[in-house]
Amino acid sequence: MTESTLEKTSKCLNFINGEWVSSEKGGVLENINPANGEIISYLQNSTINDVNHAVESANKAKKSWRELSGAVRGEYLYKIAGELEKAKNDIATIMTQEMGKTYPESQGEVQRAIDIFKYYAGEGVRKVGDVVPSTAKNALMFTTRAPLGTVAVITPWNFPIAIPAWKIAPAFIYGNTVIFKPAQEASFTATKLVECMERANLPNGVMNLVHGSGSVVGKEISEHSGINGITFTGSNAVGKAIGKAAFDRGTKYQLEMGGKNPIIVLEDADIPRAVQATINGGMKSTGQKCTATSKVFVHERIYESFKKELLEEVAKLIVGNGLDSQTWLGPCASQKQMESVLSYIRKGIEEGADLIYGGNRLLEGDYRFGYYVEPAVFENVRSTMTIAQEEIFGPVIALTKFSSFREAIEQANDVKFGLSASIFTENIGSVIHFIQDIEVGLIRVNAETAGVEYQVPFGGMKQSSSHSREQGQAAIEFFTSIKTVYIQE
Ligand code: TAP
Repeated sequence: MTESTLEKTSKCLNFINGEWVSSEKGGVLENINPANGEIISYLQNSTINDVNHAVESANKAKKSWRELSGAVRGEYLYKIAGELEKAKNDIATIMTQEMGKTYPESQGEVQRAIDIFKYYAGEGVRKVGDVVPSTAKNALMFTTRAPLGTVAVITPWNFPIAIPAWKIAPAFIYGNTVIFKPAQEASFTATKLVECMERANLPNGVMNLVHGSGSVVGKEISEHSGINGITFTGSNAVGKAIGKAAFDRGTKYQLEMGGKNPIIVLEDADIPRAVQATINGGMKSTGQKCTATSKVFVHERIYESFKKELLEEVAKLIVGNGLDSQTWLGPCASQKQMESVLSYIRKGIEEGADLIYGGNRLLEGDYRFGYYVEPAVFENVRSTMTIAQEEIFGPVIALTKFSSFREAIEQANDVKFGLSASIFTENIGSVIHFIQDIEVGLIRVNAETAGVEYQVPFGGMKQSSSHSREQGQAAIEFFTSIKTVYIQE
């Protein structure tokens, strides 16, 4: 590729020790717009040496960053939020172009990142420990907290700015420096986020961005002895490998992985509301959310009415380029993701589920160069089927009829994941049973499965998450270590 080709699109450089730099070997990877198949940017194809430079830079900066007061670190976070505010519409446009979600969704996500930086800015002056009475005379016992040091942040493409923000903001405020490895499909948005940090005059070495492939950069980061903590969001397979490598080295790690999220609709539910929640939960962001609604259990007495209304509403959804104001549902984020979604749909049919709506690749007219899939609805889905067990990460909903609430909860729990679940009912007793018996970390009542606001803990049970929760004040548990202090007079 020639330099003039490179100039037509953006180069996503690495950011190490306060400077924008090319990878040592100068190689780049292409980032494709999933709406039309065109190259939107090039990212550095970084090497192990690039990772080493970033780790050196983060380790050099960690003492002076740690020694600043939380209030001063908070000022930097407020400045980053201010820079994001100024760049909000540009970043939203880039995000839609690079991974396909609609422009309003992208704008909402940038706003979320702004809110997260502001929220954690305030955490710099909040309580970090407890005083505990000693049994000894004239002794004082208390806990305080220390930063981990250099933290690696490895993120997926589906929330290109919100997920990095909810990891990086708490990492910074609690006194850690960061090595950031974004997903390739989210590299342009990540570059823009780091540009905002540069404009906020963050001290050199506090943020280090290394682009490249997961199999080289991500793997090296997860095995690097100079890194003191790893926070990861992504697939189960990669999360397990990172967790194993970190465990073997005694490095603290945090894994947020997939979901297979159910909605249970009881016979007294408000049907239009439950239908809308099913569509929002299952189809927004083209279903590419770890909290996406995937399995919908509907009571047999309302099943036919629910299904009829759902199909009418799904038929109204407009699939298209996320920058078009008419579009409700963008393309899949990449060709690979589209092929994976289509193969799950084929598998559902092969294993005997009934595809009652959509499920085809769209190839006519403006769709022909993009990675568009029609929203799909299955019924007669049994718990043993692949589409009932695995995360599809696409606009696919599986309907199941039930007669017993207890059995619906058992089926909803019969998966390896446990991230988010919802119930639709007006019956408080049923709500209480649901809260007690459903095996997930995020419970929603009369609302679609989803993440929650940034000021409360986020995470799941079983293979969805490990060890700790993200967001809110729960983040302090991962990003710091407790020190217990005993002082004898
Ligand atoms: P992954 O393939 O797991 O990629 C996530 C990140 O890990 C990317 O930056 C990737 O780099 C990197 N990576 C790949 N191989 C690696 C390795 N061997 N060592 C270290 N890092 C490596 O997931 P994805 O396809 O980007 O994202 C979709 C998945 O994320 C879904 O399964 C979804 O459930 C999950 N997700 C979970 C949540 C929560 S909160 N539970 C939220 C969003 C998404 P490359 O880009 O170079 O591959």
